[in-house]
Amino acid sequence: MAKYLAEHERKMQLTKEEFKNRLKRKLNDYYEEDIDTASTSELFAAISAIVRDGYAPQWRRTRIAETKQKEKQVYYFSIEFLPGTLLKSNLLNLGWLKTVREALSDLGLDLDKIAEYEPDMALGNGGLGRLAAAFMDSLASTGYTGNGNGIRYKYGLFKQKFVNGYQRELPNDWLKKEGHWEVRRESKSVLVRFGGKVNMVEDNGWLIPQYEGERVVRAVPYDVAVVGYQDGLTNTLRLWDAEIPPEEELNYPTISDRRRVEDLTSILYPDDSNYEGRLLRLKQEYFFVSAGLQSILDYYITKLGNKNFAQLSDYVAVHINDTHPAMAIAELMRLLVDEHRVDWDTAWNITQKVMSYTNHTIMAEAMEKWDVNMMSELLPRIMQIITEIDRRYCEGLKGRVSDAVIDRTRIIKNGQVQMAHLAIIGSHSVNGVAALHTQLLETEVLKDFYNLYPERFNNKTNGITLRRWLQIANPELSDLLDQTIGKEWRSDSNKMLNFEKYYHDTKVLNQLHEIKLDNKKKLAKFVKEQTGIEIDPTAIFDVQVKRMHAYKRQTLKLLHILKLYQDLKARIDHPKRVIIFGAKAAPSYVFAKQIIKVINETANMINNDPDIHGKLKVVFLENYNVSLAEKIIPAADISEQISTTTKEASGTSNMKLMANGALTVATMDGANIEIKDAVGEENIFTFGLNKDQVYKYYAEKSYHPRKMYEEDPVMKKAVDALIDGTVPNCSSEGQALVNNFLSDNEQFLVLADFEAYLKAQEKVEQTWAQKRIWQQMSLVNIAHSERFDSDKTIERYAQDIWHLKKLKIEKVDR
Ligand code: HBZ
Repeated sequence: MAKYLAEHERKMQLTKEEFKNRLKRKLNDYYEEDIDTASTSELFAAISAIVRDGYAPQWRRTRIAETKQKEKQVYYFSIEFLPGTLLKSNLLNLGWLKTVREALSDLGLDLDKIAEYEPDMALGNGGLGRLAAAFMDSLASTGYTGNGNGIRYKYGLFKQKFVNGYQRELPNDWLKKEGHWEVRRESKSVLVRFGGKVNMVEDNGWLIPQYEGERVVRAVPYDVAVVGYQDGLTNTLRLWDAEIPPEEELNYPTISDRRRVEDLTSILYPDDSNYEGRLLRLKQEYFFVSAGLQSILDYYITKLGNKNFAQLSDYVAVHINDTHPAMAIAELMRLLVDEHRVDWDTAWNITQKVMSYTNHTIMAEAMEKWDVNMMSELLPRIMQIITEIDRRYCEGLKGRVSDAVIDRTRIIKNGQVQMAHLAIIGSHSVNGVAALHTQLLETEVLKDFYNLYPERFNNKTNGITLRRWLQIANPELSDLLDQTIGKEWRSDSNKMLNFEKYYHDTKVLNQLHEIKLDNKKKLAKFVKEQTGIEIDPTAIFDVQVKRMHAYKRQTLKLLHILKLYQDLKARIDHPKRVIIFGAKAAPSYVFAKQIIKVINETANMINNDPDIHGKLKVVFLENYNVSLAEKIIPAADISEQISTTTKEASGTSNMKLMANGALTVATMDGANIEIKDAVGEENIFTFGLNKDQVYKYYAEKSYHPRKMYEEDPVMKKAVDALIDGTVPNCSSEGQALVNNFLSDNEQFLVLADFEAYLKAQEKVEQTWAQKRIWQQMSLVNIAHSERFDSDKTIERYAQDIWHLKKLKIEKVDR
């Protein structure tokens, strides 16, 4: 292996001269342009073509090695993948980033500017989709063959604009500029059926379904290469598009018939507040699940030459990322029983061994449930199979556990299909995404299941790709790590712990300060260009970036902002601070949109108030996405992780921000607890209710926020600012927020944590005044972010859940 790697490395050496030659050739061949006349888009196209040529041989070699070595492969089924842009990460993983950057610079060109041309591949909403993308990168980078399976949405997550402070959603037509990284693989198309009627007929003693009046859609895969980090391995992210099968053209006579097929893969998470939206979502889920499983079985039969399905789990692991792909359980049963005539019990045994499931939330409203009627109409055979799974589940438990337990855990209840129950019952592994989250699944939310199947439950704390968040987003900090601890950390994150040895090194601490300042200057320039707002790079950059949601409590940050503002107006001094938000609200989530409006109006008021002499600024950047995160995160001093304890399953922006040296203000929620364990309590600002206090409020119904508000004049003043005319132009939204804060039913306990949060922020201010201590804390955070390297997370999935072995890649000829 070592010999191979050395050889491979030699071959992969791309010199600057060689790159310049290739660039010239590509520009000439594609556009008949020279380097100095080519446009940015032409340069981007030419460079991405060079990159594709670079990974093509290793992509092929990986496929050959897979079929030859027949190592078990994982298929990560996810309705979201959020890779962001791929040019720089592909360059980095090929080992070409530095060379290409320098070669372009020789030519008077800036790689960063050219890379900006690439639209984000935003096929996800937030943490869940980003995690799926990180796992793809890590699987390839740790030497496993892992495949993504998802949907090629024509429109990615909407583009967010603010109009008069309100969120407006615009279509995100990311494919307009053609998919630079995808390959259409028409020969791998499969057919997916919807609707119609099923009649079970006997055939040689076997009951098989006969379909009548169903709609047939063709699923066409678009494969995206996932290049491993300098290890010669390239995996595949397979995204499915829906088309009308050529042989079915006559069954789609009208424009609206045709449009319905296009719509299937048109939009990510269509608004699910109405029946039509939900129906479309259900269609999407079945579409990519069925297509993915069919292609896996095709591969098993044709490429691996195996027809013995009893061995399927020796070769295939299917991972269900949240409940959206949970129908994979019923669909695999259908394929095995109906199409391949495996008996039910054997098929069930195979299915359970193949499937594993990750839960990403404890919030009941986010757990998917589908109407039995809707499912019967759209997927009649799948509904029959789920009914049979449910029947056998109940029968199998009868007499062994109480009827109440059976009733609580069964799949079909009150006319609804509980997708999480299906996922748990049909899998051999169920994991949460941080230690506390898994504990809450076991002891609260999925307690009955934990009692039934304790061996299935396990924790896999999330991780992030340090490659993207350090090497790509923060090259200066990466260089400092190289200069101090050597370059090995780039492939072995454990080495980052050595950075702690520089805790007392004044020079390194100063360098850390300079790097942060530099990143803050760059962000300040960007903010000025985007919003016109001037921010001072020497101020505290206080960052909260994540989806807009009541439980994440951007509202608590808002109350803190109002308190700071009121202090400054009253001549009570505070260190200079810039609060930076990035957040999209789901289009149908009214309260989240009200928060956006109120924050924008608050920002406007504060930023334009001469009384406070620019000591406080509030910047809400539009359209938070992976690319914007790469700009904001390296510039952050403070990371706001202030969800109500028990509600944030893990969080991952907390990890990215710590890796970039931001200090965390945190409730003891999700992975914040593990961050505290890693850095020590003296290197994080923790505050707020603990899990038992939160549950006590719920159990005793003892939360009475109005009393808190009446008794705490500071709180009252901050809250009142939303309705007494202080914050202008948002009286109805401000009132909605206040009504929410003061309600006994306010489940996120914003006011209960207000005072503790202010105290934590006071500590932040005191620490900020002690520059050396701040830098030392920052250094410790950077060093310990190695714990959240997604390569490590993926190793744990590979070993404990999927049972994978690493692939041996043979020499790459180029
Ligand atoms: O998954 C997030 C969790 O909130 C976060 O704590 C965790 O770190 C992350 C990765 O495990 N969950 C999501 O991002 N969830 C969704 O975006 C979602 C979207 C539509 C749904 C359900 C969940 O129907």
